[in-house]
Amino acid sequence: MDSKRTSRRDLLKAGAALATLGTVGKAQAQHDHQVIPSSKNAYPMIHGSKELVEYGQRSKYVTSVRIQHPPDGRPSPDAFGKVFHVATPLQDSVGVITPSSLHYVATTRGSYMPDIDPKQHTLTIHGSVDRPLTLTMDDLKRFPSVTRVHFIECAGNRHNGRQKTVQETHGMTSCAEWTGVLLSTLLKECGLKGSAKWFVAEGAEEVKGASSMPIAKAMDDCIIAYGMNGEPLRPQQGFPVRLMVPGFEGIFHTKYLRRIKVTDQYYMTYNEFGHLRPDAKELALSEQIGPKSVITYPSGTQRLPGRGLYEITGLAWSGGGAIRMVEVSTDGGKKWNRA
Ligand SMILES: Nc1nc2c(c(=O)[nH]1)N[C@H]1C(S)=C(S)[C@@H](COP(=O)(O)O)O[C@H]1N2
Ligand SMILES: [Mo]
Repeated sequence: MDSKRTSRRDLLKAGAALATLGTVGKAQAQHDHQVIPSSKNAYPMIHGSKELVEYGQRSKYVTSVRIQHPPDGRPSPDAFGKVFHVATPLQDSVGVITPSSLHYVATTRGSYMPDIDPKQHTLTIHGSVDRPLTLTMDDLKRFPSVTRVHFIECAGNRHNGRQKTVQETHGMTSCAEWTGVLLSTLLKECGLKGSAKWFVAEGAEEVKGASSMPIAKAMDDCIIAYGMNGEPLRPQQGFPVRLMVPGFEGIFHTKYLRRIKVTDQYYMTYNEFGHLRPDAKELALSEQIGPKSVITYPSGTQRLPGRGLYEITGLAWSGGGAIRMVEVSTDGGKKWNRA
């Protein structure tokens, strides 16, 4: 108890350095299972704790973590507790779902995350609609929901030769199970006017994350998501609600979503640098990701422990449809085998 009080006081005094200290302390605590020796069992036994009971922890032998992106860029968190880009450890992924704790994080300009009380939060849909809507989170959850697996990928992924690991080249890609209400369901409730051609989505923080997107995409498969991997979204992923624009570049997936304006033309928003194409078809194609693939094991800087058979693992994804087939070459591209 005493040490808790001291560390709290120290943290308060430490000012700006505190954010960094706090993070380090937590990361260690995550692996801090107490074990007790056991004469009856082959292994030492894990001592139950409040944390283990209430929210669970991974094994202390699993140490995979996110890293700042790019590695030579601005640190996350920085000395002020701001978070910029953070990359997923794809080299350690098991299966295709990224655990929420390891999902990549991107802020369009690097900022503090908003700490939103879902009871105070509303989502407004207005503009070229017959009946504008303002929904509380409870209202939103009364609409029929869908649960779907979707990847998100940031345009910040780089492979220009300076990156060594798959986390550095592709770590700004993650895949999760998302739950929410189809945007088309809400737009049907509002009634689209004939002039509705585009929509602009806006987030609640100062950077807003506004983007213009074709209304056809909204009516197709966009999700107003409040759930991720079986629990409410994490603050880093847009709690309490975000827009999912399956297959579109990450920047369109507006977090902390508070407003959707249906418009007759695209808006020049903060996000539109280099992104905007006035033609809806051209835009849809240029903003769609993939098809892409990457080998996660064995990958950059990893070493095989010795001779023998190893399973090659990897990920393949596409913004424009489902992946049907993957081929892999083990001789530099001369021969290709079905994966
Ligand atoms: N409100 C808001 N939405 C946002 C952003 C942001 O900074 N603010 N970043 C965007 C970017 S650049 C990407 S790649 C995705 C990343 O989503 P994630 O952090 O959940 O991985 O969110 C997008 N939505
Ligand atoms: Mo991004």
